Amino acid sequence: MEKWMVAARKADFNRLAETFSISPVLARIMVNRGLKEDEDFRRYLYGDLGDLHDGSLLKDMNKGIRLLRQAISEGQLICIASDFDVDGVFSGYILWQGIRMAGGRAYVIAPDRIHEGYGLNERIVGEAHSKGAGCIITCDNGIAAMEAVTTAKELGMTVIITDHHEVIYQSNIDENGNVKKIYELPEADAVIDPKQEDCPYPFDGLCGAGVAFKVIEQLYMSNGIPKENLYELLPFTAIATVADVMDLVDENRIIVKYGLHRLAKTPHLGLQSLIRHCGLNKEYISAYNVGFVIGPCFNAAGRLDTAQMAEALLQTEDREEAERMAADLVSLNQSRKEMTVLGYEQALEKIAKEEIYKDKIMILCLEDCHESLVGIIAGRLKEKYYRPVIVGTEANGIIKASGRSIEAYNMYEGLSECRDLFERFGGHAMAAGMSLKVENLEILRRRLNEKCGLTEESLMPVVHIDVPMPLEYISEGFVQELELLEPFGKGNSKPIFAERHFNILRASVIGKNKNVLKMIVKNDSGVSMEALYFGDIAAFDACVEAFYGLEARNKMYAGLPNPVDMAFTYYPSINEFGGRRTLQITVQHFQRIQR
Ligand SMILES: [Mn+2]
Repeated sequence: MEKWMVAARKADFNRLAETFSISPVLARIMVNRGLKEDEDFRRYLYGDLGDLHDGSLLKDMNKGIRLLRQAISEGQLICIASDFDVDGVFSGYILWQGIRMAGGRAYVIAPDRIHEGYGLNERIVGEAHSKGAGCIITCDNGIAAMEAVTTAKELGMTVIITDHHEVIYQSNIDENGNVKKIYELPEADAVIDPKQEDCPYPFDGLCGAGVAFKVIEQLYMSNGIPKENLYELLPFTAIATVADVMDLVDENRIIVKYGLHRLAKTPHLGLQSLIRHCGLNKEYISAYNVGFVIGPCFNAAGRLDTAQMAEALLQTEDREEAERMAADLVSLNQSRKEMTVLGYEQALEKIAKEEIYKDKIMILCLEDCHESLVGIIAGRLKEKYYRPVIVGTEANGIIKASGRSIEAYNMYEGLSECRDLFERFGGHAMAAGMSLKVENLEILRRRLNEKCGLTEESLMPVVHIDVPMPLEYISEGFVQELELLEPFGKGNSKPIFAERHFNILRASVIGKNKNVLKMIVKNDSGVSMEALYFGDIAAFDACVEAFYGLEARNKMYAGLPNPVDMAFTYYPSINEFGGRRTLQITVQHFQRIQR
């Protein structure tokens, strides 16, 4: 069961409504998102590219640009060391395109996911050196590549790190028991990463491509390249920001908003072909489309083949080649989907058989699962069980695992306390990757669960309701006004409205796969509206039956007068059908609230 909570932040909604010509309800939703100053409201509603932060504030930016320009003007070959996921592939492309535009020579290289794992390594450095590259610039990685950077420096190369991951630290405990973090940086010539404590940049939520975009912005500015050339890189930055699951707040919202608007009509061959092969030919491509269709296709390459394949699609200037590569990526993603379903089913069985669901942090190891899929499977299990999950797969006595967490648990810090058990590990509060010896898995399971501090209460999913709102407040104008809040995604979710009492006048199950519940609902003031529910219909039926009996349920489906009275959270929209526009709501959660 989930807990419903109504956001209760106070502010003068009427004054805000008047100042920004919006409805008080919209003002209230924005206050719930933590906005305080009038300037914050203005930027949220009407922020444009002029509101992006000044990239020169990033620590080491000026030094990095000076070194990069020097490498370009000396005609040096530049090695762009990226990563195999979407953020890596796109940040690699942004640097490649930017450096070429500034007259430089560069190539992009990513590590092999299976054989090498994440991050700049000695092989990449060695190859760069033998190719004659004088400069290595990383993106979406590098902050933890101590050894590889040292090697590159010993070989006499210039090394510029651009990254957005956490800086590695050791915890030292002094005699008073205070924990002090001692940070460790690679010995690069410049380290550009907003996560550094002493970086004065005002926002640390950029993805790797966001940081790369800032680097190219500065490079273009110092080379006198027009802003429009920079803005051509926005769709790439936007895709990476969404696919890397960054919070869509602050300038990330602006990047994604403007990037998506350009994406649908991009002249870029690779993106055009992929969009067409995904069946997304339309006016506007949403953050949802990016997160669930475009992103996974680019990710599939690094998972099942090599990231070079995805990078090649971005770099090609040949239409036929782009078409062929886009088709390959889409079919690779199709096999990825099928393999994920198999792994997920195996996980469910294991969790039931070994009673893993009893643990607050669930840890399991799958047989014959492609190691690049364990993170996706962990994410699905986390959604289902609403608790932190770590899924691994074994090869030659070593388990490679990936974890996904919930808000209440900082997985990176939890794992940091067990670092003695790992061969390698890294990540964020909400997601982490690790490798460990088979015999350490059980120790990890016990230690993490003992130390996690999670209570039953903290494992209950919470639904944050923005505004309890009766149906009569919904109008076409209001639905359109809600578009001002887009793009929706992580950190800026669709607002949630709710009403406590709906009589269900009629219900029917529709859709090709019988997976949509269509209802006509009526509230206490007698206003009725069409309502759609795309969730678990069996669970909904069971709930109705438990409270009102089978007869009431049958009457509801027959459209006969019935006592069914349910509370819904919902989001309003406009339904266009046969040239007629009607208001409707999409139900997200249900429960019964006693009168
Ligand atoms: Mn990233």
